[in-house]
Amino acid sequence: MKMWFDPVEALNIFCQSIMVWLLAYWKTILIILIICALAFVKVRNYFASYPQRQGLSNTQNNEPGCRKSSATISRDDISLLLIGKVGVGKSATGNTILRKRVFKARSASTSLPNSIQLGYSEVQGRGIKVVDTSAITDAVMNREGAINLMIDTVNQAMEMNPDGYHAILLVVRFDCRFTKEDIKILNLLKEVCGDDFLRKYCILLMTCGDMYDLEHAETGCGIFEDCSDAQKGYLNVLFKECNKRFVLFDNITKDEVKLSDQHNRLINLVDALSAGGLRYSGKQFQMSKKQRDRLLKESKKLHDVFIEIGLIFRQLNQVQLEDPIKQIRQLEDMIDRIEALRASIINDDIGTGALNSVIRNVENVKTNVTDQLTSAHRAIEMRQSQEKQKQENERLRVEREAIQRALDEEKRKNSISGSP
Ligand SMILES: Nc1nc2c(ncn2[C@@H]2O[C@H](COP(=O)(O)OP(=O)(O)O)[C@@H](O)[C@H]2O)c(=O)[nH]1
Ligand SMILES: [Mg+2]
Repeated sequence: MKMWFDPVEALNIFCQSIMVWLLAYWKTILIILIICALAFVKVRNYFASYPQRQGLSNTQNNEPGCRKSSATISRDDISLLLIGKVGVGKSATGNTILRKRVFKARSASTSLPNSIQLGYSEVQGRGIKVVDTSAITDAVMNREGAINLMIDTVNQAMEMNPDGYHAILLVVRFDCRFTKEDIKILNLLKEVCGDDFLRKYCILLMTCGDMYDLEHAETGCGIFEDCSDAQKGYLNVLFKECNKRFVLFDNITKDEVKLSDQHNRLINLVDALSAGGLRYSGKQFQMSKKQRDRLLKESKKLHDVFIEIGLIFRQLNQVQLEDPIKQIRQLEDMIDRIEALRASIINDDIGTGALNSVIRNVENVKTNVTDQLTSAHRAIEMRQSQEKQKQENERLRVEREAIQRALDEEKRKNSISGSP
């Protein structure tokens, strides 16, 4: 018996009609599909670029748990910039401030060079924007490279948050001693960002508060902030440079009370700092441009001069010591070369004084070569006077011998004439 409805046949008919329909309208269908795809890409790009348009990074806004879009940022929201050496705990601090894992904290050796990220979160009812930098500079770079990396990093940070930062968090490790290199880097930072950078805009944030807790069990000094005056060395200098704005952070604690205490201390410092409406933005960075240009010019010239001085020193080592006349000629050539170098630096300086330290370096080299030239002249004089003395001695010897011979002859004659 035949069924009044055969599903297989129905499917067959349906497929056939679809095929017929597709064959008849395939061009129209293709056009519709292309339009849909283009529209989809456009809409997706629009939403993907939304955070950047609002000053939030794409990657961080897509982080799970990012609770608030910038469109709802309240007036009391704050922006913070983290700077410091690689491995001091900037990313870990950023995560502690935002109360979620936004930035990747990792060992110093695996840090990405020159990467910058933005994260946003709402903590205790306040929106907090944090920009994390990888490193303000790299100790293995030459001075010019280090300055350029620093400028590049700060420039990127300013572009990422054009409204500026309520505070710059200068991150250092509480448990580490400052090396000469660290001090140089911090001094360079002041030159790059402006003399008043630390005093007006920075908060010194020390990580590894957990280490302090371990230590204080032995020393008996309880709250870090109460003991800060007892800090010695360069840390104390930094306290003062940052106008005594500092906070100790423990990035590994899970203790809510401790987390809340350190957070509140930081936010109070930020509020006090930004109370006058002061923010570090591209405008402030621009104000120290002249100083930066001078610094770059100086370090570039210094680099070139060091190469030339290196060549001069190599020549100095090859000077013919056994032949003073040749030595003097070579040293005089070198002095001419140093003079020409000095003149070219003075010419580049065009009276600004930017290259004074380079000029001093070259003058020191000239003094060194001139000293050698004086010694070479003295050696020649000594050799000449020794030669003269030798000749005089020889002359006296010959004279003495002649006199002696004459005396002997006279004696001989006398003995002959006096003999019977
Ligand atoms: N014990 C301790 N370790 C920390 C603290 N803050 C950061 N670290 C560690 O220091 C290392 C470097 O941290 P990271 O945030 O990547 O440094 P960054 O290169 O400055 O961003 C990581 O292994 C962190 O776990 C802290 O407060 N206490
Ligand atoms: Mg980092």
